[in-house]
Order: sequence, then C-alpha cells, then structure tokens
Amino acid sequence: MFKKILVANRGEIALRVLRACREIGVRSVMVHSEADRDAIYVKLAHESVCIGPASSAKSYLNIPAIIAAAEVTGAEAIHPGYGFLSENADFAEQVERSGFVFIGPKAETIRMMGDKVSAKKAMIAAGVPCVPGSEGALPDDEDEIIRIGREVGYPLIVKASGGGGGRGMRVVEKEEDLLTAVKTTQTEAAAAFGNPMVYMERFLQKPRHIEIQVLADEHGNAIYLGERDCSMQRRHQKIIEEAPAPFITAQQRKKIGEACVAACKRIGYRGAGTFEFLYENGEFFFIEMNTRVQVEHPVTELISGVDIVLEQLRIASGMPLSIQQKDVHLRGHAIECRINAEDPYNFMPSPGLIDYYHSPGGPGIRLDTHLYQGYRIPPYYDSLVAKLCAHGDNREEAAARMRVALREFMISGIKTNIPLHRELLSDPTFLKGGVSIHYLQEWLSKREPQESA
Ligand code: MV4
Repeated sequence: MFKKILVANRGEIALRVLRACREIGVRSVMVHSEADRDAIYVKLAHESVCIGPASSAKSYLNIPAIIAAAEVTGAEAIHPGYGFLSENADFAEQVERSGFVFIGPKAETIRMMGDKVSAKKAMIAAGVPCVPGSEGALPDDEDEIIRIGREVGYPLIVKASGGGGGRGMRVVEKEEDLLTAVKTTQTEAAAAFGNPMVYMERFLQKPRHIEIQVLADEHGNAIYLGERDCSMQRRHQKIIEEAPAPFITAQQRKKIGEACVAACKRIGYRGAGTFEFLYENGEFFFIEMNTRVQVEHPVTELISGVDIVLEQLRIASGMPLSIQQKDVHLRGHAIECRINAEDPYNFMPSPGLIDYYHSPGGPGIRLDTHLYQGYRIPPYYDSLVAKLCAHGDNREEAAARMRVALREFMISGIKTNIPLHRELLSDPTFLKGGVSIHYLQEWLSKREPQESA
C-alpha cells in the first residue's frame, strides 16, 4: 500500500478520500485553491499545498501545479475524486509519465470511454446490451444518414461522441429535421469537445437511469456491487439516488452485472467504474461508462458493506480486490439526498457563511460533508455541499429514516435544497418507486409556486 497519496479535489469527496487514507494509515497531501484554505479537509490532511487562485482552471484543473505538489511532498499516487481531472486521459497520462500512480483506470481506458462511439463499440464487442442505433459515427453522405435514420426509426437522438452526461445531444422527431439536427450537433460538438463526430440512437421515451457499480483489479479480478437508480434528476443533475433500483429482480441484476464484469475483463478495466444504462420495458441499454468514483457511491457502500474508495487505493497499489463476487451480499435499501447550497425553488446557487449548523444522526444515517458551523461556502464551485444517506432493511425503512434525518438537519445562513428533499420524500409517486428520468422535472413544473425565503 502507498505510504502517501495526494488528493486532487475538494469538498465532501476530498474528505471522503482522506477518511479512507486515515483508516489504513496512508499519509495524505491535500491540494487546494486560495478559496479553500479554511476547509476542514485541508486541516485534516497530513500536509497541504495551495496550488493556485480560486478559479478551477488555475487550481483544481492546473495539471503542472498538481504534479509539482506531488513532487515536492513525495506523494506516490494521486486520487482525482470525481469531476475536475478525474476523467481526463491526458492528466492520467502525465501523472504516470511523471512517475506517480493515477488512482483510476489506464489513460487509454479513460480515452476509450470518453469517446462515446469507441465506448459503445467496445461494449457491443463485449456483449453488453446497447441502445439500437448507428454502427459507430455517422458518415458525411446525406443519403446514407437518411438511410441510417430510417433503420434506427423515429424519434431518434443524435449524440456527440465527445459529449456525455447530457451534453451535445438532440432529439429528432421526423426525417425532415434529421440533416439539420446532425449538422448543428456536429458544429456544436466541434466547438465544445474538439470532435465533430456524432452517432445516432433510438430515442427511449420514458426510461429509468440505472447504473452498475464495478471494481476491477490488475490481476484479472472483477466484481459488480449491484445497481443504483439515479432517475430523480433535474437538468442532468442527480438529486436523489438509491440502491438497489426498485423492482429490479435478482435474476436481472445477475445478468446485467455479469455482462459488465465480462466487459471489464475483456477491456482490461482497472479501478472503480460505473456502467450507465437506460432501462425501459424490462430491458437494459448501455449509454456511457464512467471511469471514476461517483458522487452517489455511498448508497452502494451502504447496501454492500464494501468501501469503494479503499478498494480504489488497494487496486492502484497493485493489491487484489479484498472480496470476490461470492462475498458480495446486498443488504437492505439505501437512499441518498444530494444537499446543494441553492434556493430550493429557483435553484439559484446560495454560497456564504453557515451561521448555524446541526447534523442529523441515528440508526442507518450516513452524512458525507465538509460543512461546519462558521464555514463559508465559496461561490466558485459546484453547489453540492453534503450527501445525506439513509439505510434500512427495506425501501420504506430507508425513506422513513431519511424523513427523520431531513427534519433534524439544520443549516442556516445560506439556502439549501433540504426543503425540496422533505417534499420529495413525502411524494406518493416517488415513494411507490420506479419513476422515469422525466418525473422530477414534471413534478417541479406542477409544484405549488412558493415565495423564495
Ligand atoms: C438517451 C435518452 C433517450 N434515448 N439516449 C442524457 C444524459 C446522457 N448520459 C444520455 N442521456 C439520455 N440519453 C437515448 N437513446 C435520454 C437521455 C436523458 C437522460 C438520461 C439519463 C438521465 C437523465 C436524462 C434526462 C434527459 C435525457
């Protein structure tokens, strides 16, 4: 195991990685921006290095500054967390070329999955079910594009190969709109991602977003830790996640999980990873793979008892996975509410000083946050400030515990979306389970208009 690692991230995930390090006696170096000097995780780390001003581009995305910090502190490996540089293949490559271990997959794997056309080709070859669509990128020939569109059928969706996570896509209802949609998406993709390639898929109208968590080591071992349902989202930002996904049977879980594990083995995957699927009418369709630890990993940890971040550290240091598939037993149900520093009605960010803070607790409650009373949330970064998770023997118990915790949780001085979560955890449709990716946006559009406080 490493003696010392550098954490190239901030907020709750920085704290999460530090906790894993402390637990196993790994020393930690925290890099931070000028705006994050007073953060609790900076104090909790063994060492810290300020790598630049508040602007992410000059700090958390500043590759030479991060590598220099690893050099001067003698860290052996770099944990990128999520966001920022976590899925940047060039960063992974430069980290390794500078003689450090990147805690994640090989750069070539990140690159393959970052290109959605090559990711999909790899999944088709590995036997993972994908959304029916074009075989790879669309050609230039217009007649050929029209022909492929007829084959796929309408409505269809045109997606940028360099996109992902909801960026660079366009739904096409009818053939006469196809060529314009393809051209516009290509132009936008070239500007946004430096890659004009687009592909086509059948548009699934009312799917759920279900993803499979995997872990794979360098010794050819790979396991799946079941699935998460992340359908409760607004503008491609997940709000509530849960595990397991409601109404998914053990047989379905085994079949899709084993397909993901087979794909990991085939592509030589290493580290923690997530296979994202759309799920509709009992079928799974692969859309993208995430090559990082995800925000919502705690719900999987709660039902599996596996420490995903610890496994990331083990894998990166060359150790085998600490468990085999036969040791994975999923227990109960877990729900995560993402607590954002934002107006709960209009979603405007609400940074500032926390003048009163009381955190929830009790049976089955887990809170991942870097917040404390007196902390000032800086205005420069993502508004996610806490992840409140509830675990129970079943979904009803997890939801009941979440309601209790949301009642206890008090953060004042700033606005948070805790009032939104309190409403959602009492919504009969959400409580039935299995809502589609469109549910939250429809619910919000019908929500009683409120004066924002
Ligand atoms: C789709 C789709 C319907 N059909 N692909 C959006 C994020 C990106 N990961 C893929 N996305 C979608 N791809 C096909 N063939 C609908 C979405 C989509 C979506 C997916 C997951 C979670 C939320 C979403 C919200 C709107 C659209």
